[in-house]
Amino acid sequence: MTRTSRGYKAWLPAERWPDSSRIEAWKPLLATVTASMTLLPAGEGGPGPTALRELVSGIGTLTGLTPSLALQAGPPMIVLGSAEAAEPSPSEHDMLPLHEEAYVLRIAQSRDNGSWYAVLRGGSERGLLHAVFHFLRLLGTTTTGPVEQEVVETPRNALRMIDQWDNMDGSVERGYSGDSIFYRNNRIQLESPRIADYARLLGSIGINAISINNVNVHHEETKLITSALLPEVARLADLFADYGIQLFLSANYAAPIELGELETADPLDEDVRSWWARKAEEIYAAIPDFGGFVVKADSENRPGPFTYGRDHADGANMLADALAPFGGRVMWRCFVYDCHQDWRDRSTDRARAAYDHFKPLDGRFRDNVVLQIKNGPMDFQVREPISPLFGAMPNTNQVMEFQIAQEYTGQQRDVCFLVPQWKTYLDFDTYLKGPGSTVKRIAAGEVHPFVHSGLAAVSNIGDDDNWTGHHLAQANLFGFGRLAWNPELGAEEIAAEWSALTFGPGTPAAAFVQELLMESWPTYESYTAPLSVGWMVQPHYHYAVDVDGYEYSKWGTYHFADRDGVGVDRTIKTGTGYVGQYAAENAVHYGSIESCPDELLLFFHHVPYTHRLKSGKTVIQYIYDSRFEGAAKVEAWIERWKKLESEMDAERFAPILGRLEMQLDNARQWRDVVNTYFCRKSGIPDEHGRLIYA
Ligand code: GCV
Repeated sequence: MTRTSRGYKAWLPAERWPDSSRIEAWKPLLATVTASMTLLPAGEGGPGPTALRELVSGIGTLTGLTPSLALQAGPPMIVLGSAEAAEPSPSEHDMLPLHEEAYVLRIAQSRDNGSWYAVLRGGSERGLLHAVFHFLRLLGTTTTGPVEQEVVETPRNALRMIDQWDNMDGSVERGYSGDSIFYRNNRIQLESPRIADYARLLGSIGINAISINNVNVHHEETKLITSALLPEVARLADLFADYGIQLFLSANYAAPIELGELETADPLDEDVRSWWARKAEEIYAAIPDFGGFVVKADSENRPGPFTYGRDHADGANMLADALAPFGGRVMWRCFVYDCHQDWRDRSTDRARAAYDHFKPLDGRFRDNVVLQIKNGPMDFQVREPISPLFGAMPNTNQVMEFQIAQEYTGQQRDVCFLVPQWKTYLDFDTYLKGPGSTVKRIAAGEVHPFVHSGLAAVSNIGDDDNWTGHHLAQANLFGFGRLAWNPELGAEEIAAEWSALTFGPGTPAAAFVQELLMESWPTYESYTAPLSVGWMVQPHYHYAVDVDGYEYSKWGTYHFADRDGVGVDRTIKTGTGYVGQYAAENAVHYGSIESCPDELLLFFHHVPYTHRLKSGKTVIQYIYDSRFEGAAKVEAWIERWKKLESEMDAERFAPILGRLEMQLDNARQWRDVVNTYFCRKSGIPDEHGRLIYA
């Protein structure tokens, strides 16, 4: 592991600006830093001192300057450049009280003597840390000298959370970038500098919560809440707190049994309730700022309240009551479905499950329970509709869960920039409280009066030198943070920002990477399972193509392809009725073959291969065309990437080329298997006579 490698530094300041004129232009502003005294409590950590340290070291890396430091008393604020120039002309925003995580950033030139200054003011030290990272992003994306500007930023989502799926044996569930940075051989790797470096990466994009172990909590991880391990967990909590990030743990619902202390985990049993109450006391004694628990219960064979004839509200509330005296929260996941389904049974529809289980419980959850709902009703496929549960429980706190790890979207071997996909969900109008009830407004708590809400996502990092296996997969982690802070940011804007920070502003590599990222989700979609039918992957492994891999399995994930057609009828009249879980506007829209958008057609309808899409193509011809186009697109990327060799560092050029070549193999295999499969099923040849192995 080389902490100095380019990939390791990711989007943070990594190298000196190549042009000295840029350094000269910024010098008057960057040479002096005046900070509020409260930022430097002797020997203590926390976001304030971190902000100052990050600023000084970022300036040093980019310009080689060592700013002179001056201290002044006052609220969390940093002034760069001429403090005298900044003082006499405070903007109106400098006076406004700010939300704790908010900040004002103003860069201006003195009217009196032309000297440059910048004022960074936070609603608290956490806000100031966000301001510093904003300023560093600005430096990292500029090719010119300073420009006058003023921004006031308040995070749109209160909770912006990352979930690690790390196990204490060092493995990472659905991890595609090496092993865990947190654990090895059932020990916490406290000595590893990577954990603080990861906190830094997350802090730089505005993440404010992290759960540090897999939602599938096995025996060893169950012990994270015991006196043996809590002191070490507390040290991790401190590392993250320095970057304004609160620590959560995934809890084993059956912990009292697993730890050998009780014979039941019944949420209504008094012994169980007091066991958890004592446990909460113990945890908060060690970690006063502990965030709470993430819980996967009665899901994929994990224990839960069903065992005792109780429901999810009983289970979640019991934990919530234990945490409430300390301000803790329970993130209760809604990924609950029958994973022992009989494929012969066409009446059960896995897509319905979360809504069927949870919707009737609206209003029964405590204020410190937050339902964590996956973005789609199935499982992070390249295309699925929005989960109908999101926003459907007006009296229950909710966060949406995305998956940054590319489990079904190329596993960080294939490029698939997911920000455009997440935006289709965030921008989606649920109509649940009239027009404009978009997912992003629901997540931000602007539609229903949630006490807690926001976005959570499954991390994609591991101990690979560049964190994410594929260098370009870093863009997804960066993008999630940026979007969670402000869901109005455009996907292209985020791609441009990340590419410039990572490959240098104005460079040919940054320009091409931005383009490639923006093409990557549609491309991945075009060579894999068609028209939102999903799955078609090798069971369990979930990367390579296997069209019927899940077709006769217990997992409830079927495409129902026969000789005449393909797709799942989820309509009310003839299908599973799933579409009826949406507000009427969307139920009607998706429920009719005529109005259902092409890209979601096979999720909602079973149609003949000869059905004409809105594009005018038949379904079968669309399948053939898009599979050929997808693989051809990857070939074209490779040719363009090769031309960048002389423009780029070897450290990243060759591995990215290697990944693109792997992606091409994958795309060709998907293309040929899917085309052959459907050609054999349907007996309909390709109109253009291309090579299909029928
Ligand atoms: C953590 C899918 C994944 C599992 C994951 C599960 C979940 O089923 O394949 O690895 O388990 O989702 O989100 O709980």
